[in-house]
Amino acid sequence: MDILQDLESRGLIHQTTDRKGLEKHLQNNQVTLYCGFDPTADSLHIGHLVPLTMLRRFQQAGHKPIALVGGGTGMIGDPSGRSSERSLNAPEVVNGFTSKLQQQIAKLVDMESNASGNEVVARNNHDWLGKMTIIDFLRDAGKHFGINYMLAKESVSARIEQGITFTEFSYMILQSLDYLKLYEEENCTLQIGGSDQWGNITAGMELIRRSRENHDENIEVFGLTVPLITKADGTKFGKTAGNAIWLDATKTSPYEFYQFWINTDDRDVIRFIRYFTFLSVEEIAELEKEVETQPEKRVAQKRLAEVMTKTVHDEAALEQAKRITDALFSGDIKQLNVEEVEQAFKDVPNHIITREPVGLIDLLVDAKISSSKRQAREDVKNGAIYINGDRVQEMDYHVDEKDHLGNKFTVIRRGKKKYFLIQVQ
Ligand code: 545
Repeated sequence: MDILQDLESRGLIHQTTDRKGLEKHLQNNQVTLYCGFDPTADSLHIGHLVPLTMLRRFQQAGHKPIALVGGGTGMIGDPSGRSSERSLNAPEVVNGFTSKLQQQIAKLVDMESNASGNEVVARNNHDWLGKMTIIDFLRDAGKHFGINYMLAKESVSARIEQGITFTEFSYMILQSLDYLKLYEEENCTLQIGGSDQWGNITAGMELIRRSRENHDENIEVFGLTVPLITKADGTKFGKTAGNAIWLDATKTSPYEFYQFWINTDDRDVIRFIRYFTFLSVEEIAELEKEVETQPEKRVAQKRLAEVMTKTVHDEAALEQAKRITDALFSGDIKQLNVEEVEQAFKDVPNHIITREPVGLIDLLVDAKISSSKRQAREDVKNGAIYINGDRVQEMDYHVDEKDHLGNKFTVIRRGKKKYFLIQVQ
């Protein structure tokens, strides 16, 4: 199966320019293609995985992907898909984000050569945009962009009412210069991106054509966009409780990351497996059957969560995530090490105590686990209170050293699954 057919069958193509031409182009050539990522944050999130994985799909099909980090464009800010002007980040901040993204992308696309000898190349557009003079910019690039053409772009027209500065208005020219630069230096003939990037990608194609003598219409450059990921329940993909799912383990723990995928809706899971993984057509068909015949087993969700956690993090992180999941399911907290306890209970209410022994009833009230002393006694009597997974029913129980996991934490559970983390200081 050729690469476009594969992408099509996975639902990964939103739009392409000249589809027939692109098909031929990819069949007849080893094509250099690129996708850009602006340093607007210190980490990518799972939404960015689709275009990033796309680069690997093209690489596996024998083409030559470039992952570009926008060290230059990140200083300006893309208005595409945004309803209001961005505030500029300080140059040091942009530089910091740039190196973080470079590291992350290098790790994810595996910059080393693969079997076919082609590697994913990394570029930073600050290397050329940073050197360009304002005179050159206006003479060499600006002259090729009619104001009407620019105003007609969705990224600009959608902002006319709300307002847009000259800075963001000019952004499409910078991204176009990148495509031109990579076309001239690397013979890059395809740019990919999310559907929000269509306007910038086609602007670049236009600049490449116009900067050729006699505006050669026959130059073969192409654009391809991937769809926005939708969910069956209509909510936005990639967030839990309003928080983005980051690829950086210090921002979203591997356990949270694993849980995110485990919680995928039955109606979405097969589609997500197609988008995000390299599982074979046969295995996907089997998983699809599982979802239909025994959805309660969540076989497809588990497979998706496993593959994703292992590729974005690693085998050890996946094992930890699974151990935490099992411990929370069985209630057997003591099998977790300190690091795992920390990950597992990062978002539960927490309370700080000293190393001095403390009476359980007092602790339950102080940590707001029970609403009053009376309620606390009731809870203990009823067997609703668990310390590190063990039920405690003694009224005069004292929490002390023996309960401090790794000398740091005591996990208290009230009822079936309300967890509280007591931190020892
Ligand atoms: C810059 C210079 C180029 C080509 C592209 C760019 C970046 C592009 C852009 N892309 C988005 C982005 O998000 C921030 C990522 C890091 C935190 O703004 N102008 O940089 C996203 N992109 C991936 C997909 C996207 C897009 O990186 O294209 O659609 C999201 O899925 O929004 O020469």
